[in-house]
Amino acid sequence: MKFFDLYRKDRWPHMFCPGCGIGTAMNCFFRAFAESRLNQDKTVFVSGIGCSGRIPSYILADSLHTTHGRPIAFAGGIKLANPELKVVVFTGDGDLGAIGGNHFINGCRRNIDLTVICINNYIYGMTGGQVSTTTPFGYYTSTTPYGNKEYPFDLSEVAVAAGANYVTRWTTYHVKSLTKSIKKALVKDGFSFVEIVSQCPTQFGRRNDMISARQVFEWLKKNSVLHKKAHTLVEDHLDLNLMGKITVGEFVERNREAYTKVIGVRK
Ligand SMILES: Cc1ncc(C[n+]2csc(CCOP(=O)(O)OP(=O)(O)O)c2C)c(N)n1
Ligand code: SF4
Repeated sequence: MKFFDLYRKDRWPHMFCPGCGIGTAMNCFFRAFAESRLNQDKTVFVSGIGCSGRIPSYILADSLHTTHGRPIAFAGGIKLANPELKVVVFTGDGDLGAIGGNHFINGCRRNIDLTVICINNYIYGMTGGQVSTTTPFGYYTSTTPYGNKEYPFDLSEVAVAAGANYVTRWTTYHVKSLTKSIKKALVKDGFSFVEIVSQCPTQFGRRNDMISARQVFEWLKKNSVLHKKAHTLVEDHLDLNLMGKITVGEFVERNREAYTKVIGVRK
């Protein structure tokens, strides 16, 4: 199977804005999926609501477009009903970190066998650019016209703390590393989490002095710090909380037994 075979060409043209990072994220995912030699007839793609939630509708495989914040609950049900299926979730930072936060934390804790891919564009893209749980401090959204006064969640740190087996984060700039990490996540037993920091030029960029998609993309590139380097910075007390930086890399790789094995529905 070539990666292009995964696209549902009958659904073109797609709904994403010009320059949206979701296209890059999808491309990396399709390449990783094809290279992993997984069977698309034995894979189910599940999503919640949002621009990122539309991804499964462009994939030539069975999919389930669920309610806002609940894809992990639906995906867990699918996996338990038919443990032989590979179950992949596509979600956004609003879907996963806000309304779906409890499902996210407890999915990681149970270590249920899912691969969860979160497109973190720092905003509610689909509904008009409202502040999200990951919007960086001080940044502008349609609901924070004076700048965001809340500290953001670090979704990958949450996943590590809650017990996921594999956690990684890259931006849409890091296509090679991202593709490699998605491959790892897809074959990892238990809960694997891939956070993709992505540009939303329409709702996030234009409110934060980044008029073009390219400007947001360059901002992502400039602000990314590799995980090991980030640790050095913390140890050296150069930048204690890395405010405004995006740490990228692999954050955890554990071998806890997957939930379906623990409860005996899968060998
Ligand atoms: C129960 C419920 N509440 C609110 C909404 C409205 N809603 C749809 S998508 C969305 C946010 C999407 O943001 P995110 O998950 O970050 O995805 P993005 O569009 O940025 O990819 C909201 C609040 C809804 N569909 N259902
Ligand atoms: S609103 Fe943002 S996330 Fe949604 S398609 Fe447009 S650029 Fe992408």
